Amino acid sequence: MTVRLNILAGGALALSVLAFGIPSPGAEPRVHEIVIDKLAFGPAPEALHVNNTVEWVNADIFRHTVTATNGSFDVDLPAGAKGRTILKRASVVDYFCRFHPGMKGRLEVAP
Ligand SMILES: [Cu+2]
Repeated sequence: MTVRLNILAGGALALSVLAFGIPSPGAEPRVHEIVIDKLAFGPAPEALHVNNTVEWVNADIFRHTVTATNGSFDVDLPAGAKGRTILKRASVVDYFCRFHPGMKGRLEVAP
């Protein structure tokens, strides 16, 4: 389902480029990487927008989760694993690791 949505978004972008000749940067389905290492989340990217994707990369030797305090996502990441979250709504979302409650982060998603 997620993959299909991404393909549809890409198709829409390609059509708009064909129709108008110039890409519209705000509509681009970007992927932002956040690396988890040494029991800490890497810095949150600036300029996150709806329909952007965050790719979580667990570079640590521990298993972690990325768990939103509002329940909007909960990604389980064994050591070395990657996972993705698509940002569906403009919001400020705090998140933490269920195994290490001191690990915290925040995503600020603009429209
Ligand atoms: Cu953890």
